[in-house]
Amino acid sequence: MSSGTAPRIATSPSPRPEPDEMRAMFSSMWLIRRFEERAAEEYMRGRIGGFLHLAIGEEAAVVGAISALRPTDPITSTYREHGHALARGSDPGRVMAELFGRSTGICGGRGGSMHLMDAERHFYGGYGIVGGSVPLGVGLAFASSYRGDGAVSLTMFGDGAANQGVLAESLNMAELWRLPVIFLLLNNQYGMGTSVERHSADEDLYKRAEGYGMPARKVDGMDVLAVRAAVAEAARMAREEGQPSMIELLAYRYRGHSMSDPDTVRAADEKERWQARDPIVMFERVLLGEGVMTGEEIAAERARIEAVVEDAAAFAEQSPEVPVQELARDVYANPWSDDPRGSAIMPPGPAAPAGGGA
Ligand SMILES: Cc1ncc(C[n+]2csc(CCOP(=O)(O)OP(=O)(O)O)c2C)c(N)n1
Ligand SMILES: [Mg+2]
Repeated sequence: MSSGTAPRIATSPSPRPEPDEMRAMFSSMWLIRRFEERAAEEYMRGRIGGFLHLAIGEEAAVVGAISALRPTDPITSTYREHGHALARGSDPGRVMAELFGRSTGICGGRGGSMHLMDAERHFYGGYGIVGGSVPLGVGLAFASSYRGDGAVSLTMFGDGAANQGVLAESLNMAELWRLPVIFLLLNNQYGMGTSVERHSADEDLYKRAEGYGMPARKVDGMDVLAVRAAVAEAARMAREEGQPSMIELLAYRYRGHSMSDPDTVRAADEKERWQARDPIVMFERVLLGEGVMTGEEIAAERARIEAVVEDAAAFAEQSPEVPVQELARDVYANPWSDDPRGSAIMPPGPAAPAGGGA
């Protein structure tokens, strides 16, 4: 599309997903919720170091989007990405072990919370640089287009990242080269503690894409079925027509930016208003209302997930620490070089005594 007003993504009147898929979506959302709550507890117990960014409240966005894709469609995301790995099918024990920094973790304990990756499942990570996932997602789309493998790249980023210059470059290249990519902007309305109206000249962030002639729209990010329908249509356009698009999901994170944020900026009534539209509770109502699950089945599934999360935490806790000698393996190309211009970041053992030999 070269000029003129870009069309909105037309959501075809989408049939409900199959009951089995709806149940799987429910399980996935509930797994993410309980996993994140458990991770917060483990952080408070000192089991998890560094930063921990939770996506509680954003489960519909994550599950709606990923469930609309094929398992081979590549995904890139931000540091708020535990749910993406879980929704893609990564093992909860290995994801928890990664947060704990244990050697059984999904990246051998060397990535941590912000750098989860599961290449086998085409989940290409977890990035700490705001906006950093976006050009990588475009690169994955370019690779798919070059190989002709029919995959669609989903790249997720936040409202704060919408102000990064690299988004403009990525949108331009994707539309110009007709790359099969979905720009999924999760607008949780804050970049750290700064609200969208304070950080963006135009609060309709999806309009960023229209400037490049790319279809874009805003969707209720608390409604898992709406997210799934929008992403399914975007994936179809990308796969069949090579048409990239942007979807802005309007959602809310219930907690502060990270575990170290006391979250004093956001008003209590605002939080309550959004939590009244809890994505899991709303979806449960749909499942019950449409007879997809009974109350008993929902309770049983919640109990099953509880046990999965318990097992994940136990697995992480019982797993060995990463040996010091291993810490830089797969992180630096030449971790133990003696050459100071190499990438030596850590001596291979205790410092040699002064005047001592090798
Ligand atoms: C390039 C860059 N600039 C600044 C930061 C510091 N930083 C970390 S998260 C964040 C806010 C990003 O907000 P948003 O994109 O809305 O994502 P959210 O945390 O709300 O999911 C900032 C400014 C960073 N990590 N990278
Ligand atoms: Mg944000």
